Amino acid sequence: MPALPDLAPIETSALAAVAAASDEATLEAVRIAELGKKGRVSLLMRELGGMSPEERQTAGPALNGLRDRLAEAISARKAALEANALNARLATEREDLTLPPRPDPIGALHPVMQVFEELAAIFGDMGFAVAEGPDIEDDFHNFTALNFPEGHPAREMHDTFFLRADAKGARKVLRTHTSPVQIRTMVSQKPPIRIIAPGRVYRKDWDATHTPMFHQIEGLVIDCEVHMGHLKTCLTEAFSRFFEVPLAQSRFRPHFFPFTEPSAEMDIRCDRSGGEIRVGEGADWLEILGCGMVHPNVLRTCGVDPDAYQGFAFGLGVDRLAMLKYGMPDLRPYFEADVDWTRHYGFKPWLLPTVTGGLS
Ligand code: 2U9
Repeated sequence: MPALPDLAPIETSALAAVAAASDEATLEAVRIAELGKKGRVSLLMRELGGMSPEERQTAGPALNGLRDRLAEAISARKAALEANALNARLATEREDLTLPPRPDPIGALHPVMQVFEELAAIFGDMGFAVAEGPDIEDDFHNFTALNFPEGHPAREMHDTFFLRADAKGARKVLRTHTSPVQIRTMVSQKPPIRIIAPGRVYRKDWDATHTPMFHQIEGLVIDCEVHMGHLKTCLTEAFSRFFEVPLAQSRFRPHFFPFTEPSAEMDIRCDRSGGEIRVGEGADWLEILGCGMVHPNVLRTCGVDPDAYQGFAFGLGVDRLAMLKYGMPDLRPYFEADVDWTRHYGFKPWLLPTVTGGLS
């Protein structure tokens, strides 16, 4: 039975190799040479099997100790090499934020965000605040509080994205409109209320003119003695400013929504004769939004007394409005983050998003 060699020089040379390894590949080679299946220390450990119990009693702990100290040294060296590599990478990726901007910047606000900002500025001027809420909603805020009856098509699986049911069987939804924001506002604030609610909404729709996620702005005014006349004046004024015309002619066609009564769709006068839509003049009408007086059931559910207060509300799709205003007819580039597309349509990097005059 061969006696174990002196372990001290083995340990010294192995630790020296570990300390000298200047990259992770070299360190791994050292680990394999010492502790790998056929490594120097592993082969020595195999000898333990052929030793007498007495020999094993001293050789076993000595070899185990050597193996553990080596493994520890290797892992400490590995951590140090990783930290060095990270620091080196961070040093090369450092940005000098004090440098002046590029002389030829190309990015611009996305048309949808531009329209959000324009409408926020217009309605902000009229005394509306911006309100926000979660994208993931519960059935109460997305449907029930808005007077959607049981069995309404929007509550079906094929129209709405439902999350998995929780332990009690309740399923959250990706909000199908921003109306839950107004519900939350009415529940938590006392009238008068004047808000717009911009945000992302989700529906199971995907074709040339619909995407499963799109953007809405809705508005809500609650006060005593609010009526359809206020609604008409407010929206006609706001969208005249949006389309940059002195006063757009508008018309309101009766419609139905569960959450408003009466309900209407608003059109503004436009001209389609030249191939593109010109708002403010002409023989045609352009549908831009849905609106109505808030249904008494909705007010009551939110703790607002319908005998003391009334309100009007409106809602519109922002992606479509951006397409109309900026003459960008194809929906696909809206999701492609292509700066050539925004540049082509006149969106410039330094346009202030709060300008109410669009790109002009
Ligand atoms: C509350 C009460 C009433 C919001 C409204 C519409 C009419 C509407 C659609 C237009 C196209 C959504 O983007 S779209 O698909 N919306 O026509 N939305 S009234 O009414 C409310 C909201 C909240 C508490």
